[in-house]
Amino acid sequence: MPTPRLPLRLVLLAAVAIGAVLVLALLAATVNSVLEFYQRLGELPLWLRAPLVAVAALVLAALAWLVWKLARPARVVPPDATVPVSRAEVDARLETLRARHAETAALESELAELDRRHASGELYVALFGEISTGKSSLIRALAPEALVEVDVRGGTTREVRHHRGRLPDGRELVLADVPGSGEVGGAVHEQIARDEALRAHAVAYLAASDLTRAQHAELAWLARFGKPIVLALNKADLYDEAEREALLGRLRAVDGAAAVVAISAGGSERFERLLADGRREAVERERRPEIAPLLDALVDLTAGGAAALEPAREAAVLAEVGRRGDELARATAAAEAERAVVKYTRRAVVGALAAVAPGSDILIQGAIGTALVRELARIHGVAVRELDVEGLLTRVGLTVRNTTAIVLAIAGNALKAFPGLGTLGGGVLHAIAYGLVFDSLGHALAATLAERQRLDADDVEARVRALLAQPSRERVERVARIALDAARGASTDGGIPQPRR
Ligand SMILES: Nc1nc2c(ncn2[C@@H]2O[C@H](COP(=O)(O)OP(=O)(O)OP(=O)(O)O)[C@@H](O)[C@H]2O)c(=O)[nH]1
Ligand SMILES: [Mg+2]
Repeated sequence: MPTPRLPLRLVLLAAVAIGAVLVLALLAATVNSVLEFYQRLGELPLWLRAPLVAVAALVLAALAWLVWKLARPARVVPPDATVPVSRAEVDARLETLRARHAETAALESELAELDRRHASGELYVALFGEISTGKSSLIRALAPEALVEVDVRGGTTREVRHHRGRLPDGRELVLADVPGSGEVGGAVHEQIARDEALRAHAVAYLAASDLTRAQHAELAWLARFGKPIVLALNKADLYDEAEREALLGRLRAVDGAAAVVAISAGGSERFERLLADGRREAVERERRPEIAPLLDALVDLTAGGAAALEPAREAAVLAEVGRRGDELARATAAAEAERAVVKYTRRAVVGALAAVAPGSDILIQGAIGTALVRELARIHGVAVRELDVEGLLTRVGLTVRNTTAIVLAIAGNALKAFPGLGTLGGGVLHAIAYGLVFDSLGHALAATLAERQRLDADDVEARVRALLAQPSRERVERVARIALDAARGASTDGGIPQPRR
Protein backbone atom coordinates (compact mmCIF):
# COMPACT_ATOMS: atom_id res chain seq x y z
CA MET A 1 0.00 0.00 0.00
CA PRO A 2 1.45 3.38 -0.91
CA THR A 3 2.13 5.62 2.08
CA PRO A 4 -0.04 8.74 1.94
CA ARG A 5 2.24 11.74 1.23
CA LEU A 6 1.83 14.88 3.30
CA PRO A 7 0.88 17.81 1.11
CA LEU A 8 3.96 19.99 0.64
CA ARG A 9 2.05 23.09 1.68
CA LEU A 10 1.29 21.57 5.09
CA VAL A 11 4.93 20.74 5.66
CA LEU A 12 5.98 24.25 4.71
CA LEU A 13 3.33 25.76 6.98
CA ALA A 14 4.53 23.66 9.90
CA ALA A 15 8.13 24.66 9.25
CA VAL A 16 7.22 28.35 9.10
CA ALA A 17 5.20 28.07 12.31
CA ILE A 18 8.03 26.35 14.17
CA GLY A 19 10.50 28.92 12.84
CA ALA A 20 8.28 31.81 13.97
CA VAL A 21 7.92 30.35 17.49
CA LEU A 22 11.70 29.90 17.75
CA VAL A 23 12.39 33.47 16.61
CA LEU A 24 9.84 34.81 19.11
CA ALA A 25 11.38 32.78 21.91
CA LEU A 26 14.85 34.03 21.03
CA LEU A 27 13.59 37.60 20.96
CA ALA A 28 11.89 37.25 24.36
CA ALA A 29 15.03 35.70 25.87
CA THR A 30 17.21 38.49 24.49
CA VAL A 31 14.87 41.23 25.78
CA ASN A 32 14.74 39.49 29.12
CA SER A 33 18.50 39.30 29.51
CA VAL A 34 18.92 42.90 28.37
CA LEU A 35 16.40 44.03 31.00
CA GLU A 36 18.08 41.92 33.66
CA PHE A 37 21.47 43.32 32.71
CA TYR A 38 20.07 46.83 32.86
CA GLN A 39 18.61 46.19 36.30
CA ARG A 40 21.87 44.76 37.62
CA LEU A 41 23.75 47.64 36.15
CA GLY A 42 21.50 50.01 38.12
CA GLU A 43 22.40 48.18 41.32
CA LEU A 44 26.14 48.58 40.75
CA PRO A 45 28.02 51.46 42.40
CA LEU A 46 28.66 54.40 40.13
CA TRP A 47 32.47 53.90 39.93
CA LEU A 48 31.88 50.49 38.37
CA ARG A 49 28.82 51.41 36.31
CA ALA A 50 30.35 54.39 34.49
CA PRO A 51 33.38 52.59 32.96
CA LEU A 52 31.19 49.59 32.01
CA VAL A 53 28.74 51.84 30.14
CA ALA A 54 31.64 53.63 28.46
CA VAL A 55 33.20 50.36 27.29
CA ALA A 56 29.83 49.11 25.99
CA ALA A 57 29.29 52.40 24.11
CA LEU A 58 32.77 52.13 22.58
CA VAL A 59 32.19 48.55 21.44
CA LEU A 60 28.84 49.52 19.90
CA ALA A 61 30.40 52.50 18.10
CA ALA A 62 33.22 50.32 16.74
CA LEU A 63 30.67 47.76 15.55
CA ALA A 64 28.58 50.43 13.84
CA TRP A 65 31.69 51.81 12.14
CA LEU A 66 32.65 48.34 10.92
CA VAL A 67 29.18 47.69 9.53
CA TRP A 68 29.26 51.05 7.77
CA LYS A 69 32.69 50.34 6.30
CA LEU A 70 31.59 46.98 4.96
CA ALA A 71 28.10 47.88 3.77
CA ARG A 72 28.84 51.29 2.28
CA PRO A 73 28.48 51.27 -1.49
CA ALA A 74 31.77 51.74 -3.31
CA ARG A 75 32.35 55.27 -4.54
CA VAL A 76 31.89 55.29 -8.27
CA VAL A 77 34.06 57.69 -10.24
CA PRO A 78 32.10 58.88 -13.27
CA PRO A 79 33.81 57.55 -16.39
CA ASP A 80 34.06 60.96 -18.02
CA ALA A 81 35.44 62.79 -14.99
CA THR A 82 37.89 65.42 -16.14
CA VAL A 83 41.37 64.95 -14.78
CA PRO A 84 43.67 67.96 -15.16
CA VAL A 85 46.86 67.07 -16.97
CA SER A 86 49.83 69.18 -18.07
CA ARG A 87 51.08 69.57 -21.64
CA ALA A 88 54.36 67.86 -20.75
CA GLU A 89 52.46 64.89 -19.36
CA VAL A 90 50.27 64.61 -22.46
CA ASP A 91 53.34 64.82 -24.72
CA ALA A 92 55.05 62.09 -22.71
CA ARG A 93 52.00 59.84 -22.94
CA LEU A 94 51.84 60.31 -26.71
CA GLU A 95 55.55 59.55 -27.00
CA THR A 96 55.03 56.23 -25.18
CA LEU A 97 52.05 55.43 -27.38
CA ARG A 98 54.00 56.14 -30.55
CA ALA A 99 56.76 53.81 -29.37
CA ARG A 100 54.10 51.10 -29.07
CA HIS A 101 52.89 51.80 -32.62
CA ALA A 102 49.49 53.05 -31.43
CA GLU A 103 47.34 55.17 -33.77
CA THR A 104 48.08 58.62 -32.32
CA ALA A 105 47.39 60.79 -35.40
CA ALA A 106 44.02 62.11 -34.16
CA LEU A 107 45.44 63.12 -30.79
CA GLU A 108 48.43 64.78 -32.42
CA SER A 109 46.26 66.84 -34.74
CA GLU A 110 44.16 67.90 -31.74
CA LEU A 111 47.31 69.24 -30.08
CA ALA A 112 48.38 70.93 -33.32
CA GLU A 113 44.98 72.68 -33.51
CA LEU A 114 45.38 73.72 -29.87
CA ASP A 115 48.70 75.39 -30.72
CA ARG A 116 47.39 76.91 -33.95
CA ARG A 117 44.50 78.63 -32.18
CA HIS A 118 46.79 79.75 -29.38
CA ALA A 119 49.12 81.40 -31.89
CA SER A 120 46.23 83.04 -33.80
CA GLY A 121 45.01 84.82 -30.67
CA GLU A 122 41.44 84.73 -32.01
CA LEU A 123 38.38 84.37 -29.82
CA TYR A 124 36.43 81.16 -30.48
CA VAL A 125 32.81 80.70 -29.50
CA ALA A 126 31.07 77.40 -30.24
CA LEU A 127 27.35 76.93 -30.53
CA PHE A 128 26.21 73.72 -28.97
CA GLY A 129 22.93 71.95 -28.34
CA GLU A 130 20.48 69.33 -29.55
CA ILE A 131 19.43 69.03 -33.18
CA SER A 132 17.06 71.67 -34.54
CA THR A 133 17.48 74.03 -31.60
CA GLY A 134 18.51 76.73 -34.11
CA LYS A 135 22.33 76.75 -34.03
CA SER A 136 22.73 77.32 -37.78
CA SER A 137 19.97 79.96 -37.75
CA LEU A 138 21.85 81.74 -34.98
CA ILE A 139 25.05 81.71 -37.04
CA ARG A 140 23.11 83.28 -39.89
CA ALA A 141 21.88 86.02 -37.55
CA LEU A 142 25.33 86.61 -36.06
CA ALA A 143 27.27 86.46 -39.31
CA PRO A 144 24.78 87.50 -42.02
CA GLU A 145 27.15 86.78 -44.90
CA ALA A 146 27.70 83.20 -43.69
CA LEU A 147 26.41 80.46 -45.94
CA VAL A 148 24.73 78.01 -43.60
CA GLU A 149 22.09 75.43 -44.12
CA VAL A 150 19.00 75.71 -41.99
CA ASP A 151 16.31 73.09 -42.08
CA VAL A 152 13.25 71.96 -40.17
CA ARG A 153 14.65 68.45 -40.29
CA GLY A 154 17.01 67.63 -37.44
CA GLY A 155 20.58 66.67 -38.22
CA THR A 156 21.17 69.21 -41.00
CA THR A 157 24.65 70.24 -39.89
CA ARG A 158 27.09 67.32 -40.17
CA GLU A 159 30.47 68.90 -39.61
CA VAL A 160 32.09 71.84 -37.88
CA ARG A 161 32.05 75.11 -39.85
CA HIS A 162 33.71 78.31 -38.73
CA HIS A 163 32.32 81.76 -39.50
CA ARG A 164 33.54 85.21 -38.65
CA GLY A 165 31.22 87.37 -36.60
CA ARG A 166 31.39 90.60 -34.64
CA LEU A 167 30.31 91.41 -31.10
CA PRO A 168 28.37 94.66 -30.39
CA ASP A 169 31.54 96.15 -28.89
CA GLY A 170 33.29 95.75 -32.24
CA ARG A 171 35.48 92.76 -31.34
CA GLU A 172 35.76 90.00 -33.92
CA LEU A 173 35.14 86.39 -33.05
CA VAL A 174 35.14 83.02 -34.78
CA LEU A 175 31.85 81.19 -34.46
CA ALA A 176 31.68 77.44 -34.75
CA ASP A 177 28.50 75.83 -36.06
CA VAL A 178 28.44 72.18 -35.00
CA PRO A 179 26.22 69.14 -35.54
CA GLY A 180 23.34 68.85 -33.10
CA SER A 181 23.39 66.24 -30.36
CA GLY A 182 20.59 63.87 -29.41
CA GLU A 183 20.06 62.47 -32.90
CA VAL A 184 19.25 58.77 -33.05
CA GLY A 185 22.42 56.97 -34.08
CA GLY A 186 24.33 60.25 -34.12
CA ALA A 187 27.16 59.33 -31.74
CA VAL A 188 29.88 60.28 -34.22
CA HIS A 189 28.38 63.72 -34.90
CA GLU A 190 27.87 64.24 -31.19
CA GLN A 191 31.55 63.55 -30.57
CA ILE A 192 32.51 66.05 -33.29
CA ALA A 193 30.35 68.68 -31.59
CA ARG A 194 31.73 67.94 -28.13
CA ASP A 195 35.32 68.17 -29.32
CA GLU A 196 34.65 71.54 -30.90
CA ALA A 197 32.93 72.81 -27.75
CA LEU A 198 36.06 71.93 -25.77
CA ARG A 199 38.26 73.78 -28.28
CA ALA A 200 36.27 77.01 -27.88
CA HIS A 201 36.87 79.81 -25.36
CA ALA A 202 33.16 80.03 -24.60
CA VAL A 203 30.02 78.13 -25.54
CA ALA A 204 26.46 79.24 -26.34
CA TYR A 205 24.28 76.29 -25.35
CA LEU A 206 21.00 76.40 -27.24
CA ALA A 207 17.76 74.88 -26.01
CA ALA A 208 14.26 75.34 -27.38
CA SER A 209 12.29 74.49 -24.23
CA ASP A 210 12.86 72.86 -20.83
CA LEU A 211 16.03 70.80 -20.65
CA THR A 212 15.71 67.05 -20.98
CA ARG A 213 17.75 64.72 -18.82
CA ALA A 214 20.21 64.27 -21.70
CA GLN A 215 20.59 68.04 -22.10
CA HIS A 216 21.21 68.41 -18.36
CA ALA A 217 23.95 65.79 -18.59
CA GLU A 218 25.50 67.46 -21.63
CA LEU A 219 25.57 70.84 -19.93
CA ALA A 220 27.03 69.33 -16.75
CA TRP A 221 29.73 67.57 -18.78
CA LEU A 222 30.72 70.84 -20.43
CA ALA A 223 30.67 72.76 -17.14
CA ARG A 224 33.05 70.20 -15.59
CA PHE A 225 35.72 71.51 -17.95
CA GLY A 226 35.21 75.01 -16.53
CA LYS A 227 33.82 76.27 -19.85
CA PRO A 228 32.14 79.70 -19.74
CA ILE A 229 28.58 78.93 -20.95
CA VAL A 230 25.61 81.07 -21.97
CA LEU A 231 22.42 79.05 -21.84
CA ALA A 232 20.15 80.46 -24.55
CA LEU A 233 16.46 79.68 -24.78
CA ASN A 234 15.92 79.93 -28.54
CA LYS A 235 12.59 80.15 -30.40
CA ALA A 236 11.33 82.44 -27.64
CA ASP A 237 8.81 83.73 -30.19
CA LEU A 238 6.88 80.48 -29.77
CA TYR A 239 5.99 81.33 -26.17
CA ASP A 240 3.89 84.10 -24.63
CA GLU A 241 5.36 86.36 -21.97
CA ALA A 242 4.25 84.26 -18.98
CA GLU A 243 5.42 80.97 -20.51
CA ARG A 244 8.75 82.49 -21.42
CA GLU A 245 9.34 83.84 -17.90
CA ALA A 246 8.41 80.49 -16.37
CA LEU A 247 10.81 78.67 -18.72
CA LEU A 248 13.62 81.12 -18.05
CA GLY A 249 13.07 80.70 -14.31
CA ARG A 250 13.55 76.97 -14.61
CA LEU A 251 16.61 77.33 -16.85
CA ARG A 252 18.20 79.76 -14.37
CA ALA A 253 17.96 77.06 -11.71
CA VAL A 254 20.13 74.77 -13.85
CA ASP A 255 23.76 74.48 -12.74
CA GLY A 256 26.64 75.16 -15.08
CA ALA A 257 25.66 78.25 -17.08
CA ALA A 258 27.12 81.67 -16.32
CA ALA A 259 24.15 83.44 -17.95
CA VAL A 260 20.66 82.52 -19.16
CA VAL A 261 18.97 84.48 -21.97
CA ALA A 262 15.92 84.22 -24.23
CA ILE A 263 16.39 84.79 -27.98
CA SER A 264 14.89 84.22 -31.39
CA ALA A 265 17.58 83.15 -33.83
CA GLY A 266 15.16 83.64 -36.67
CA GLY A 267 14.88 80.78 -39.09
CA SER A 268 12.10 80.99 -41.60
CA GLU A 269 8.36 80.66 -41.28
CA ARG A 270 5.78 79.47 -43.75
CA PHE A 271 2.25 80.75 -43.93
CA GLU A 272 -0.63 81.03 -46.38
CA ARG A 273 -1.63 84.35 -47.91
CA LEU A 274 -5.15 85.00 -49.13
CA LEU A 275 -5.10 86.85 -52.46
CA ALA A 276 -7.76 89.38 -53.61
CA ASP A 277 -9.21 86.92 -56.13
CA GLY A 278 -9.76 84.34 -53.37
CA ARG A 279 -6.75 82.17 -54.22
CA ARG A 280 -4.39 80.99 -51.45
CA GLU A 281 -0.65 81.22 -51.80
CA ALA A 282 2.06 79.58 -49.68
CA VAL A 283 4.71 82.07 -48.61
CA GLU A 284 8.02 81.53 -46.85
CA ARG A 285 9.59 84.40 -45.00
CA GLU A 286 12.65 84.92 -42.85
CA ARG A 287 11.80 85.51 -39.23
CA ARG A 288 13.40 88.63 -37.73
CA PRO A 289 16.15 87.61 -35.30
CA GLU A 290 16.18 88.95 -31.74
CA ILE A 291 19.55 88.00 -30.33
CA ALA A 292 20.73 91.09 -28.43
CA PRO A 293 20.58 89.41 -24.97
CA LEU A 294 22.89 86.62 -26.16
CA LEU A 295 25.36 89.08 -27.68
CA ASP A 296 25.43 91.12 -24.46
CA ALA A 297 26.04 87.98 -22.41
CA LEU A 298 28.88 86.96 -24.75
CA VAL A 299 30.45 90.43 -24.43
CA ASP A 300 30.43 90.06 -20.63
CA LEU A 301 31.68 86.48 -20.65
CA THR A 302 34.59 87.19 -22.99
CA ALA A 303 35.43 90.65 -21.63
CA GLY A 304 39.04 89.61 -20.91
CA GLY A 305 39.54 88.53 -24.52
CA ALA A 306 40.98 85.30 -25.87
CA ALA A 307 44.16 85.59 -23.79
CA ALA A 308 42.28 85.57 -20.48
CA LEU A 309 40.26 82.49 -21.44
CA GLU A 310 43.16 80.65 -23.05
CA PRO A 311 44.45 78.75 -19.96
CA ALA A 312 41.00 77.26 -19.27
CA ARG A 313 40.58 76.37 -22.94
CA GLU A 314 43.96 74.64 -23.04
CA ALA A 315 43.24 72.76 -19.82
CA ALA A 316 39.95 71.46 -21.25
CA VAL A 317 41.54 70.23 -24.49
CA LEU A 318 44.49 68.68 -22.64
CA ALA A 319 42.20 66.87 -20.19
CA GLU A 320 40.29 65.35 -23.10
CA VAL A 321 43.44 64.44 -25.07
CA GLY A 322 44.87 62.92 -21.87
CA ARG A 323 41.70 60.87 -21.33
CA ARG A 324 41.76 59.61 -24.89
CA GLY A 325 45.46 58.86 -24.62
CA ASP A 326 44.72 56.68 -21.58
CA GLU A 327 41.93 54.96 -23.47
CA LEU A 328 44.26 54.32 -26.39
CA ALA A 329 46.95 53.00 -24.03
CA ARG A 330 44.47 50.55 -22.54
CA ALA A 331 43.33 49.40 -25.98
CA THR A 332 46.93 49.04 -27.15
CA ALA A 333 47.89 47.00 -24.08
CA ALA A 334 44.81 44.80 -24.56
CA ALA A 335 45.74 44.11 -28.19
CA GLU A 336 49.39 43.36 -27.28
CA ALA A 337 48.22 41.09 -24.46
CA GLU A 338 45.91 39.23 -26.85
CA ARG A 339 48.79 38.59 -29.25
CA ALA A 340 50.97 37.38 -26.38
CA VAL A 341 48.28 34.98 -25.16
CA VAL A 342 47.91 33.50 -28.64
CA LYS A 343 51.69 33.18 -28.97
CA TYR A 344 52.15 31.35 -25.66
CA THR A 345 49.06 29.20 -26.11
CA ARG A 346 50.57 28.00 -29.38
CA ARG A 347 53.88 27.30 -27.66
CA ALA A 348 52.17 25.38 -24.89
CA VAL A 349 50.25 23.31 -27.44
CA VAL A 350 53.36 22.57 -29.50
CA GLY A 351 55.24 21.77 -26.30
CA ALA A 352 52.53 19.36 -25.16
CA LEU A 353 52.54 17.61 -28.55
CA ALA A 354 56.33 17.28 -28.54
CA ALA A 355 56.61 15.99 -24.99
CA VAL A 356 56.80 12.26 -25.50
CA ALA A 357 58.31 11.31 -22.19
CA PRO A 358 55.61 11.31 -19.51
CA GLY A 359 55.98 14.20 -17.09
CA SER A 360 58.37 16.25 -19.20
CA ASP A 361 55.46 18.37 -20.49
CA ILE A 362 54.92 19.83 -17.02
CA LEU A 363 58.45 21.24 -17.07
CA ILE A 364 58.06 22.67 -20.53
CA GLN A 365 54.77 24.34 -19.60
CA GLY A 366 56.34 25.74 -16.43
CA ALA A 367 58.91 27.65 -18.49
CA ILE A 368 56.31 28.84 -20.98
CA GLY A 369 54.00 29.85 -18.12
CA THR A 370 56.72 31.99 -16.54
CA ALA A 371 57.42 33.67 -19.87
CA LEU A 372 53.69 34.37 -20.41
CA VAL A 373 53.28 35.96 -16.97
CA ARG A 374 56.41 38.06 -17.45
CA GLU A 375 55.36 39.31 -20.87
CA LEU A 376 51.82 40.21 -19.79
CA ALA A 377 53.18 42.05 -16.75
CA ARG A 378 55.56 43.98 -18.97
CA ILE A 379 52.75 44.91 -21.39
CA HIS A 380 50.65 46.26 -18.53
CA GLY A 381 53.60 48.00 -16.89
CA VAL A 382 53.39 45.97 -13.68
CA ALA A 383 56.61 45.00 -11.91
CA VAL A 384 56.64 41.36 -10.72
CA ARG A 385 59.07 39.37 -8.61
CA GLU A 386 60.26 35.86 -9.44
CA LEU A 387 58.57 34.66 -6.26
CA ASP A 388 55.19 36.11 -7.24
CA VAL A 389 55.34 34.49 -10.67
CA GLU A 390 56.14 31.10 -9.18
CA GLY A 391 53.42 31.51 -6.55
CA LEU A 392 50.85 32.38 -9.17
CA LEU A 393 51.78 29.45 -11.42
CA THR A 394 51.63 27.03 -8.50
CA ARG A 395 48.19 28.25 -7.50
CA VAL A 396 46.84 28.17 -11.00
CA GLY A 397 48.44 24.73 -11.44
CA LEU A 398 46.51 23.46 -8.43
CA THR A 399 43.30 24.94 -9.76
CA VAL A 400 43.94 23.30 -13.10
CA ARG A 401 44.62 19.95 -11.47
CA ASN A 402 41.20 20.12 -9.84
CA THR A 403 39.55 20.99 -13.13
CA THR A 404 41.56 18.69 -15.40
CA ALA A 405 38.64 16.35 -15.92
CA ILE A 406 36.48 19.24 -17.05
CA VAL A 407 39.17 20.62 -19.33
CA LEU A 408 39.77 17.23 -20.92
CA ALA A 409 36.05 16.76 -21.45
CA ILE A 410 35.83 20.16 -23.10
CA ALA A 411 38.82 19.35 -25.29
CA GLY A 412 37.19 16.04 -26.22
CA ASN A 413 34.02 17.85 -27.25
CA ALA A 414 36.01 20.34 -29.26
CA LEU A 415 37.62 17.53 -31.21
CA LYS A 416 34.20 16.29 -32.28
CA ALA A 417 33.76 19.56 -34.15
CA PHE A 418 36.66 18.56 -36.43
CA PRO A 419 35.83 15.38 -38.31
CA GLY A 420 38.40 12.79 -39.37
CA LEU A 421 40.77 13.17 -36.46
CA GLY A 422 40.90 9.58 -35.32
CA THR A 423 44.47 9.17 -36.53
CA LEU A 424 45.85 12.02 -34.47
CA GLY A 425 45.23 10.26 -31.20
CA GLY A 426 45.04 11.27 -27.59
CA GLY A 427 48.07 13.54 -27.76
CA VAL A 428 46.03 16.16 -29.54
CA LEU A 429 43.31 16.00 -26.92
CA HIS A 430 45.92 16.57 -24.27
CA ALA A 431 47.45 19.44 -26.20
CA ILE A 432 44.07 21.15 -26.61
CA ALA A 433 43.54 20.84 -22.87
CA TYR A 434 46.92 22.47 -22.26
CA GLY A 435 46.12 25.16 -24.78
CA LEU A 436 42.84 25.91 -23.02
CA VAL A 437 44.63 26.19 -19.71
CA PHE A 438 47.14 28.66 -21.18
CA ASP A 439 44.51 30.61 -23.02
CA SER A 440 42.48 30.88 -19.78
CA LEU A 441 45.50 31.84 -17.69
CA GLY A 442 46.54 34.46 -20.24
CA HIS A 443 43.13 36.08 -20.49
CA ALA A 444 42.55 35.96 -16.74
CA LEU A 445 45.93 37.50 -16.00
CA ALA A 446 45.57 40.18 -18.68
CA ALA A 447 42.17 41.18 -17.25
CA THR A 448 43.49 41.31 -13.67
CA LEU A 449 46.55 43.35 -14.64
CA ALA A 450 44.46 45.80 -16.70
CA GLU A 451 41.91 46.29 -13.94
CA ARG A 452 44.06 46.19 -10.80
CA GLN A 453 47.52 47.08 -12.05
CA ARG A 454 49.06 44.38 -9.87
CA LEU A 455 49.51 40.62 -9.81
CA ASP A 456 46.50 39.74 -7.66
CA ALA A 457 46.73 35.94 -7.48
CA ASP A 458 43.28 35.57 -5.87
CA ASP A 459 41.67 37.45 -8.70
CA VAL A 460 43.60 35.58 -11.40
CA GLU A 461 42.70 32.24 -9.88
CA ALA A 462 39.00 33.12 -9.67
CA ARG A 463 39.01 34.23 -13.30
CA VAL A 464 40.88 31.14 -14.51
CA ARG A 465 38.38 28.95 -12.69
CA ALA A 466 35.46 30.79 -14.30
CA LEU A 467 37.04 30.67 -17.77
CA LEU A 468 37.82 26.96 -17.51
CA ALA A 469 34.35 26.15 -16.22
CA GLN A 470 32.61 27.87 -19.12
CA PRO A 471 34.83 28.31 -22.13
CA SER A 472 33.14 29.91 -25.10
CA ARG A 473 32.73 27.84 -28.24
CA GLU A 474 34.81 30.35 -30.19
CA ARG A 475 37.71 30.02 -27.73
CA VAL A 476 37.67 26.24 -27.67
CA GLU A 477 37.60 26.05 -31.46
CA ARG A 478 40.43 28.54 -31.77
CA VAL A 479 42.63 26.53 -29.42
CA ALA A 480 41.62 23.28 -31.11
CA ARG A 481 42.63 24.71 -34.48
CA ILE A 482 46.05 25.72 -33.10
CA ALA A 483 46.51 22.17 -31.78
CA LEU A 484 45.41 20.57 -35.05
CA ASP A 485 47.65 22.80 -37.13
CA ALA A 486 50.57 21.98 -34.86
CA ALA A 487 49.77 18.25 -34.91
CA ARG A 488 49.45 18.14 -38.70
CA GLY A 489 52.72 20.04 -38.99
CA ALA A 490 54.35 17.53 -36.68
CA SER A 491 52.94 14.52 -38.57
CA THR A 492 54.16 15.80 -41.95
CA ASP A 493 57.59 16.10 -40.33
CA GLY A 494 57.33 12.42 -39.59
CA GLY A 495 57.14 12.85 -35.83
CA ILE A 496 53.59 11.66 -35.13
CA PRO A 497 52.69 12.52 -31.56
CA GLN A 498 52.25 9.46 -29.40
CA PRO A 499 48.93 8.85 -27.68
CA ARG A 500 49.26 9.36 -23.97
CA ARG A 501 47.75 7.30 -21.22
N1 LIG B 1 10.03 79.72 -34.26
C1 LIG B 1 11.36 79.73 -34.43
N2 LIG B 1 11.95 78.79 -35.18
C2 LIG B 1 13.30 78.83 -35.31
C3 LIG B 1 14.07 79.80 -34.65
N3 LIG B 1 15.38 79.55 -34.96
C4 LIG B 1 15.39 78.47 -35.76
N4 LIG B 1 14.15 78.03 -35.97
C5 LIG B 1 13.75 76.91 -36.81
O1 LIG B 1 14.25 75.70 -36.23
C6 LIG B 1 14.58 74.78 -37.28
C7 LIG B 1 16.00 74.27 -37.09
O2 LIG B 1 16.92 75.31 -37.27
P1 LIG B 1 18.46 75.07 -37.56
O3 LIG B 1 19.11 76.41 -37.49
O4 LIG B 1 18.67 74.25 -38.77
O5 LIG B 1 18.83 74.21 -36.29
P2 LIG B 1 20.22 73.51 -35.95
O6 LIG B 1 20.35 73.56 -34.46
O7 LIG B 1 21.32 74.08 -36.75
O8 LIG B 1 19.92 72.02 -36.38
P3 LIG B 1 20.98 70.86 -36.69
O9 LIG B 1 22.05 71.42 -37.57
O10 LIG B 1 20.15 69.83 -37.34
O11 LIG B 1 21.50 70.41 -35.37
C8 LIG B 1 14.37 75.52 -38.59
O12 LIG B 1 13.13 75.14 -39.11
C9 LIG B 1 14.36 76.98 -38.19
O13 LIG B 1 13.56 77.75 -39.06
C10 LIG B 1 13.41 80.77 -33.86
O14 LIG B 1 14.02 81.65 -33.25
N5 LIG B 1 12.07 80.68 -33.78
MG1 LIG C 1 22.62 73.22 -38.00
